[in-house]
Amino acid sequence: MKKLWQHCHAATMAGGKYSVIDDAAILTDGARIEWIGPRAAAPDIGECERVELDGAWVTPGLIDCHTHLVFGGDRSGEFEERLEGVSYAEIAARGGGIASTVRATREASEDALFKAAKTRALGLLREGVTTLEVKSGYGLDLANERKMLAVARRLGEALPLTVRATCLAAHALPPEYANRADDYIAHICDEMLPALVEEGLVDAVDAFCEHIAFSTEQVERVFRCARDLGVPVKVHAEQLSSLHGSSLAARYRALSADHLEYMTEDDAIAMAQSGTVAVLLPGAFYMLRETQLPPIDALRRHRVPIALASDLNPGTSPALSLRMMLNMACTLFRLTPEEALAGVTLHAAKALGLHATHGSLEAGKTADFVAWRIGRPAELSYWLGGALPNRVVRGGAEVDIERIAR
Ligand code: DI6
Ligand code: FE
Repeated sequence: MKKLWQHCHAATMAGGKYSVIDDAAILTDGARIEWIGPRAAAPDIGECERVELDGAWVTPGLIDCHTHLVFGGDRSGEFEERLEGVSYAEIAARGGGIASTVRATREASEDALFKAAKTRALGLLREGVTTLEVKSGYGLDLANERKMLAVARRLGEALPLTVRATCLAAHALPPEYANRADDYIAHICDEMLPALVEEGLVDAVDAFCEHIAFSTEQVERVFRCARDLGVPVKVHAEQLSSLHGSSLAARYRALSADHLEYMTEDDAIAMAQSGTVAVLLPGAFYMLRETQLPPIDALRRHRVPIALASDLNPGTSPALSLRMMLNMACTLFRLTPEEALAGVTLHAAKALGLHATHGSLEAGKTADFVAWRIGRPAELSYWLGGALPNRVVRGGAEVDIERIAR
């Protein structure tokens, strides 16, 4: 069924950059964009449904390319303690931090995890997110990582969202493997990844490369295993210190390296050469009151694509809004609103390996877009939180969020 969406302006991101069409029209055929351009040049298609967008600004559907939104419990108690001066390291040392979320996630049933995750995903959908990445990494054993990834798959089936599932078994050391990190890495490579990939639960493999998590040697073992299994990799790197996990990831042609506050110019050069996307996570930067800024100018200079994501997780980024991250990336990292918007559309799609089909409004791509009742695209980065009125279109069909939420 063809539809002509008209009387709108479009920030298309076509041709790999921020670009705009005033008084645009979009012709969709089923779930695909057949044509987009100035309304005056619209092809003659005779009878078809016409949808009035009343002067709205249309952007590609937003893409949150880094979340940990499946988890049990919350850590608001630790948040209060940290405000009173207890450090993240002290909390971790007495079994809090990631370990406490691992306990709560292992205890939770798949249905309970699904219900809580669905609420978070609906919040993102409501503000224009149509594609979402979900990481495991709070199960840390085969059964519980499988449970988390199965929830990610269910979210994609139950909601009008494209969901990519990333296995982050190498997130932290589970208590059963205390002081035996190499053994845990061997378990991930010999048992967990082969089984989970075989079951079709894994679109990408991620690892946390950091002195409080896994070394570059350990992360490289995971990457080699992923490569042998034919699955692309991503990395959490240079968040707290500089181990050059991002350069390592580039050697494995990683889809993305994420966080990156402590990355060097050489890391940026390596990422540029391999086409690895830099995913910046302003929510975690803000919550940890980090002062080391990611090297935005080096990333720009070497033309590393910059994506933004929520990092939605119960510890370092309880960020329920991707649009809030646009504002934070501008205020904290000095991105322009145009760069910020490209960061949650075009470059976020590339960070998920979906750039052939998602992330821009172009003929042949999936008809995922948002019609915003705003005067200028920069408003998406300008308003600090709140709900901006919008209409969400996913696969050529308008999403009735209130009906889905019931
Ligand atoms: N970096 C982060 O910011 C989160 N994971 C990671 O590798 C933190 C996850 C948590 O504290 O629960
Ligand atoms: Fe993360």
